[in-house]
Formats: sequence, C-alpha cells, structure tokens
Amino acid sequence: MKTIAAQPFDFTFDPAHLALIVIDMQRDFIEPGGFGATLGNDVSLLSAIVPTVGRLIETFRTAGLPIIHTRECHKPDLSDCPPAKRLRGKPSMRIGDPGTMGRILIAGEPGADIVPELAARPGEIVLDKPGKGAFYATPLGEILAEKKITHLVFAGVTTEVCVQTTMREANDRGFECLLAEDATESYFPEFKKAAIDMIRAQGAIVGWTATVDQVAAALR
Ligand code: TIU
Repeated sequence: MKTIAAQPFDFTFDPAHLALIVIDMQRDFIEPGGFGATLGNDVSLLSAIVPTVGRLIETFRTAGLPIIHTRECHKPDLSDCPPAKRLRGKPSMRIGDPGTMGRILIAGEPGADIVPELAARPGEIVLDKPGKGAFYATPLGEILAEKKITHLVFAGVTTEVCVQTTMREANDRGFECLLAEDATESYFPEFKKAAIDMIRAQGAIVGWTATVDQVAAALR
C-alpha cells in the first residue's frame, strides 16, 4: 500500500488498483475559438495548467498505471446532444456550428481533440462523452471494473463542471477519488476554490485533494 499526503487526510491505495482520469483537456476548452470561448470565457487560465497535467500523466506512465483521457463531444448528426444543451443561453456559436477549429464540440473535428502536448499514447484509453460526467452514456464503469480499479486520481477541466460531476458520479459508484488540485482549472478561480473546498469538506464527502508533487512522491 502507498499513501499520498492529501487533504483532508492521507489517501491510502494499492497501486495495482489505481488509475488516472484526465478530463476534457481539449482544444475546444483550452484554445481561443472553441466551445469554452463561445460561452464567453477567457480560456488563457486553462492553458496554464497544461505542463502540470503533463507532469501528472508522465508520473502515471512511468509507474505503468492506467490512464484514461476523456473528451466532451457529440456525434456529427447531434443525435447525442440534447436540445436543452445546444439551445441554452446565448453563446456566440452553438454546438455543431462551424468555428475556427472545425465544428464546435463535434467528435473528429480539430477542436474536439486533446491538446497536442497531452495526446494519448498507445495503450491509453480515450473516451468520448456527451455529458459533463464521464460515466453517463459511456463504458467507463465497465472499463474500470474490468481493470479492477478502486481508486482514481482526477485532473483536467473544468474543476466545477466536468471534473466535479465525474468525481461525484465515481464517488456514488464506490470509488475512492482524489483530485490533483494544481492539475485542474476553471474559467472562474473562485469556483475552482469552492469546488476543491466542497470536495474535501465533511471528512472527504466527495474525495481527497493533493498536489501533483504529492501524488508523484507517493508513486515514486
Ligand atoms: N469539460 C467541461 O467542464 N465542460 C464545460 O462545459 N465546462 C465549462 O466550464 N463550461
């Protein structure tokens, strides 16, 4: 067993049952002209964590542990995109519209790809998901069961939307979940802080948090 010096208390795990889930580090959220920008967000905050997420991914690669990358995107015919999602609010462009990185949030378009610095390597899993949570309408649950995974480390964007939703889904399914707090980011710094606070409050009601250095120290 190994231990990460986490908050609100130590996170103890068997590396044979640990996996990394990297949520939605896609050009559509991180680069100008994509889905995140159409919603009116400043995307520069998110690009700043790319090197730190890369360090966490390398730590798992070196340890030989499973890595799962997710991408929020929809089928080209939008059959998996509820109108409630596409039509909400007044974005500058909607899901499926043609943008500077291809159609917004559509599978196979350049914008839906993971940023090149964090591209998946052979043997790593890439899961496309239509929702904010990575368990909804995907085989993630079956994949983790098949690999006998019980403990999960999370990274990616955005902290309070897809990362927190997926952590809550995982927590309800019985996984022990830890968020790498410097390998996640929000368009709203105050939302990132609040999400981290609420995850680890009440005796880790949703899960633990730790820095990438703390995770790496345990896996070395
Ligand atoms: N991946 C993810 O978090 N999807 C979002 O739409 N996030 C926003 O913060 N908008």
